[in-house]
Amino acid sequence: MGMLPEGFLWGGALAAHQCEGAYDADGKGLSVSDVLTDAGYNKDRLIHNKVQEGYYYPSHHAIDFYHYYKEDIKLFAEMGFKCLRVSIAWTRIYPNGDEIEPNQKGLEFYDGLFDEMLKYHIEPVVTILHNDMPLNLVSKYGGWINRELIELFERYCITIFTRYKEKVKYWMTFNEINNMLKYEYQLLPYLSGGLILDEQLENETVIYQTMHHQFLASARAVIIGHAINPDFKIGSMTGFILNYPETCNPEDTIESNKTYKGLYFCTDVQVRGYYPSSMKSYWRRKHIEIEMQSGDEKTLLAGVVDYVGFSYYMSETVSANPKAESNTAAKKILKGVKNPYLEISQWGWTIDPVGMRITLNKLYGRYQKPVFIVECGLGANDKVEDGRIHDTYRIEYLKSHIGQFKKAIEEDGVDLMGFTPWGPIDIVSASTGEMKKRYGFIYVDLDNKGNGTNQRIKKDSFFWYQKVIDSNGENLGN
Ligand code: BGP
Repeated sequence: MGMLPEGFLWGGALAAHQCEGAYDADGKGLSVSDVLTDAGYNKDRLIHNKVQEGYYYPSHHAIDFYHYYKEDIKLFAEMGFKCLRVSIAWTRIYPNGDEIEPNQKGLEFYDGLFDEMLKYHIEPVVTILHNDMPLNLVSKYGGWINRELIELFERYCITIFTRYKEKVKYWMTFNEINNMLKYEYQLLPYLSGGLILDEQLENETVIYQTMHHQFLASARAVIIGHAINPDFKIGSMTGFILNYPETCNPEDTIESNKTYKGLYFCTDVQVRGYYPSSMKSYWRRKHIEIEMQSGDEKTLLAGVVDYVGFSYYMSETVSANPKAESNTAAKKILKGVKNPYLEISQWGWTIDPVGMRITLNKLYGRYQKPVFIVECGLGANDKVEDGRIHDTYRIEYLKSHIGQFKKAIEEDGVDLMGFTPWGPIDIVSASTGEMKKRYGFIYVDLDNKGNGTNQRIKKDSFFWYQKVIDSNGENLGN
């Protein structure tokens, strides 16, 4: 096999609310993630929409990256990271989301963070909004269903683009923007769009109207970003769960295609700049009418992204047979039926490295724009033995996925920019609020309630990933 392209962006990916902690430090406001308890997959995680006495809120302290980032970045540098994906907490810059002037302390924090990365030649890759919109924009404005948020988001983008234009080149607008569509899992439209919905959604228009505002906001961000610095590379970010038809029964393929329509919908809008006809016909059939203003279509077209970012963890399998036994292993995150060919993780997520190659082919084949794997990884409950963590399962997981994306590049001709596995240091889980669902190359000594020393320990995978990066993916330790 040949070498991966020079400049391939090896690194890792984090989100502010899952690592920073310091939830009220230096003027930071509350975000939607700051009011989620540690109640696992349980929907009670979001009962309050405010902070209450007597509950534990994992984002409040997380792994205290806010104070530890220098040590942590040093460890990433030791692994040889070429880039680090982080997100900016909107609430550090505009604590309530609707102030006129930004919070200087918040801006200074990210100056320090980016400077520290650049010191080690680690390229910052920055998500503008990763599940932590200001809580005030939910209580006062009702979330992204309110069109006024576009302007507030623009203000935030102008501030950060201008401030960091010499430090950050790679941006992503909304994390997993398609999560809005998974409204049966109430947590997701809340985190993505600030919507408080019943489990049984009465009116789908709410979802699509909210997404329309986010698409516009994303497009505006791209337009503004390119005007501020034409060298910016601004991408989209979709949570891509590949899906297979259960059998070669054509009806199963029709079922699978339905799922793909949902999957491609957001990237179609953000990469091509217009709504796909399949979505328009769906709206017609369901009597969904989206309020659009004149100029919206133009904005979407002018604000297409430079690259296609996506997260890849697993695949699902769908059946047209209504009697087929549904896959309940991953609670509401995976749909469909069990795939007998695939193992699952301790959290019920399928492990499907070949699916990664298929995904890369699908996305690159469809859009012909550079693709970027900005999340991937195995959440596992690691055990510390004599001060060491022998996480061979994680190494195997990542090795097999890297092997597959190399084939996608070398055999299938996919233009892949980089690979940033999720949580290179252990952080709080987004879906469950647990600390024990660990992805890191670096262990953090904290439990689900935040007890522990916060000490960082290098796992076996740390040394393995270091060799992978050093050899630009040649040495996978076979
Ligand atoms: C993605 C989110 C991340 C991240 C990851 C892993 O959907 O973008 O924020 O947390 O999933 O999920 P979890 O933390 O639930 O294991």
